[in-house]
Amino acid sequence: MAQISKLVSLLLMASSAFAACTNPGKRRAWHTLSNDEKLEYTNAELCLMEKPAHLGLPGARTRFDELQAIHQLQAYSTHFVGAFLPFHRMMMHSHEEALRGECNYTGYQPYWAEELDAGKFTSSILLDPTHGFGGDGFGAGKCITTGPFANYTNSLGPGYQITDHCIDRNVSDFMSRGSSQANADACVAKTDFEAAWHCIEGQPHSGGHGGVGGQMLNGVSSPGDPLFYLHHTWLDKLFWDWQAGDRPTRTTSIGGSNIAPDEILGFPTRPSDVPKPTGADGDPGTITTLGHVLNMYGNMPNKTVADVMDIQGDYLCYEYV
Ligand SMILES: [Cu+2]
Repeated sequence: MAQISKLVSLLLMASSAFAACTNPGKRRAWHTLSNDEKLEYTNAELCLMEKPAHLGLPGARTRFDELQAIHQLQAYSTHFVGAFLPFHRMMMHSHEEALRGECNYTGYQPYWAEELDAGKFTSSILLDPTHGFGGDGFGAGKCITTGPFANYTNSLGPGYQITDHCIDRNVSDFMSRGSSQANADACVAKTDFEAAWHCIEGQPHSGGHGGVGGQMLNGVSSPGDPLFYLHHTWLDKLFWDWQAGDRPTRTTSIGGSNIAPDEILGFPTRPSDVPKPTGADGDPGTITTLGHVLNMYGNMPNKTVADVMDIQGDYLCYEYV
């Protein structure tokens, strides 16, 4: 009897929790897109790089820069903290919405299936100059010189700085080994949120950032390289693959501290005028809860961790195919 009532309550939970999203957007791996679809994506990104900024964030000139600024301004409260995965999920959603709503993009945010390229990023299809994001950096400044974004001038970074510079890369096959299938599988196999989060933020996360190098290796200003969105959407897929293993539990489990360590490997030192996060951002204490607020600086309404835990819930509505 207890078993039956448990089953009934699970079914009721399922029907109410999953009802809002009936037609999820299809997020696809980059290598499965047609050439026309790839160009539609990179052209929409170029459009964001031309649209003027309007949020008043320091240094940002374009809409593309503004999304980078949201990451730069709160790098120390969104990495090595419990909200790392939900915050970056929200960022991917914001980027996808900007492409679709402001630049007439008709697809959904694609991801880089990095496990296919682990250990050999230099030959990745993502770095194609015609139907991709351009290749490795070149010369002393390691500026990218091919592809649609070769002429873009970042106005934010490196790190916390506000300076004009090229998009730079320093592709490393060695570092890209972190994005291996084995590493991805190990994270999806974890049994609780904190273990899965630490695992994903560890090697698969570092594999993509280190494998591309340059701007992408900078934990603060990395969204200055458009590859950032393809990388983090892959990480979001890994997070979802883990969540889908026990959806009712794993869309409601969160934890971890709100306070990042003082020194984070690969992060520029926090300048004195960037406040050290003190914890509560909608939480009762310094431990991340479902009520933790994801601050989007006016780009979109702020959401809580709870709002983004299910990618087919009341707020988000997409799937990975
Ligand atoms: Cu980040």
